[in-house]
Amino acid sequence: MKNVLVIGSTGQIGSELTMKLRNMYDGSIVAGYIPGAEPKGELLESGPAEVVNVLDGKQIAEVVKKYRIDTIYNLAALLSAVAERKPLMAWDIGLNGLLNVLEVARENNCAVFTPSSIGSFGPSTPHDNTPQDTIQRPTSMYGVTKVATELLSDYYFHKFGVDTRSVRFPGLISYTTLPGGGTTDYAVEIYYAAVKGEEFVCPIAKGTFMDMMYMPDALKAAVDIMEADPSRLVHRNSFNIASMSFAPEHVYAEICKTYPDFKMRYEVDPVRQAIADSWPDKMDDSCARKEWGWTPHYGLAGMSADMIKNLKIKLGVE
Ligand code: VAH
Repeated sequence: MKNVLVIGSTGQIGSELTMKLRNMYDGSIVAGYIPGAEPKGELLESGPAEVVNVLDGKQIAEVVKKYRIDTIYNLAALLSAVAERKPLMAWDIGLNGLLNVLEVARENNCAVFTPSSIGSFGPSTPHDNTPQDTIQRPTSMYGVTKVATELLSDYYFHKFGVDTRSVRFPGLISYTTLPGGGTTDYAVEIYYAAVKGEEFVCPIAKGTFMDMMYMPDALKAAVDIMEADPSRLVHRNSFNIASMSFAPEHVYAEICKTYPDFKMRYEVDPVRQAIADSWPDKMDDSCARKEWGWTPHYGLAGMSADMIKNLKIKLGVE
């Protein structure tokens, strides 16, 4: 019986990951949330939900004990652009929160997944085929928290034997829950504009490549790594995973195949552009493929078709 706590269960990843885990496992899959971000609809009705503030270690421990949790997905974080506006809060949630989770995991023998990101790399990292093991000198607070997340999670594995694992997510694209203030959010917002028949104002400059991934592949990675045979893992925190790399003009051109009159113009946001420029263009994910069989399913064309099909339903547009 697998009992899982998802901290941040109503966010872009958590809202879909919680439902996927509930469809996979027959144990308690607990939706952890904070007041003001309550689970709704199927997420609320399909399983247990508890207030879990990552900054309250006692609260995390109470829920872990109540449901005999064996795995914690710690998805609590401020995304990159918001983190630049609130750097101290980003550090607090990202690292003091993580420390609470790791201490509870150490005391209760839980495995822990805390995502890292392409944001953990910086301007001095090789941008093309970014290696699994390479220099990580990020220049954003989000990136600083993600590098520290990787180091602290590895420390708890080597020092205390806590089963910590994670992946470096690309920009994630989905139609279910809007992202919450990231640099890659444009790649979600462009689809909404297209389906609504609106012009899209792109905050990221033409020619800015970033790793991107469709949410179903991201969820598959988050589950597969936690189910992987630990004896095969050379790395733990955190694996490069990649599926596609594109710049705004590429996703625009793909959407235009369905909406030939769709218009886009650029109004570059200097904060997000500076962050995007510091990130890789495309990661090398050979270690994830070798150590736990990572393989993505979606490319740009398949993702675009699925996004448009589902957004038309969600937005009630013919
Ligand atoms: C962000 N979507 O833009 C997140 C993610 C790799 C990007 O970390 O901040």
